[in-house]
Amino acid sequence: MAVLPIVRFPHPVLKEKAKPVQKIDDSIRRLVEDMAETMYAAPGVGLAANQVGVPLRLAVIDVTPANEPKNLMVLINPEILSAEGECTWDEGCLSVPDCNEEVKRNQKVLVRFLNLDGEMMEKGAEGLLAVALQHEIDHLNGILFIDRIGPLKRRLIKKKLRKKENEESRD
Ligand code: GNR
Ligand code: NI
Repeated sequence: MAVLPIVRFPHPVLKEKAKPVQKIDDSIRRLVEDMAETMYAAPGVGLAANQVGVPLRLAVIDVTPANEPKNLMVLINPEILSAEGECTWDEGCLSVPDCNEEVKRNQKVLVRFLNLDGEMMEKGAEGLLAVALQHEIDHLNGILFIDRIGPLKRRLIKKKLRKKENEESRD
C-alpha cells in the first residue's frame, strides 16, 4: 500500500477522457488499494484514477463521516444511467487546492459500474454521495468542477492556480 502523489490543475492528464478498464487484474487491485489509501490520507471523499496520473475509468468514494466505520466504494467503468432534480453543493477538489465553489448538480443519480469482483452493480444516490459520484465521473471525462462554475470565477481561479504552479516550479 502506498499514498500516491495527487496531480494538480493544470496537469494535462486531468483533461483526458479516461479509457475503460479492460480486465480487473492484480495491477488494478493494487491501484485501487493505493487510491483508497491516498484518498483517506488526503483526506477526501473521492478520488479518480487520473488524479494519480492513470487515465483509466476507475474511482473510489467514501462519504462516511470520519467517526464512523469506513465504507469504501470502488467504481470501475461507472456510468450515470439517469439523473433528476437540481441541487447546489459547495465543492472542492484535491486537484484544485485551496478552492471551494458552489456547483449545480443533479440531486439524485442512478449509476451502473463494476465492483472489484467484476460484478455489475447499480446504485441510486442522493445528497453528498450523488454529488461525489457526479464529481468523480466528471474527472473520468476530463472535467473539473471549476469547468461547471461561472466563466468569470473560473478564469480567476485558473489564473491563480497557474501562477501558483509557476512559483512552485521556480523554487
Ligand atoms: O474530498 C472531496 N470533497 C468533495 C466535496 C464536495 C464535492 C466533491 C468533493 S470530491 C473531493 C475529492 C476529489 O477531488 N475527488 O475527485
Ligand atoms: Ni476532484
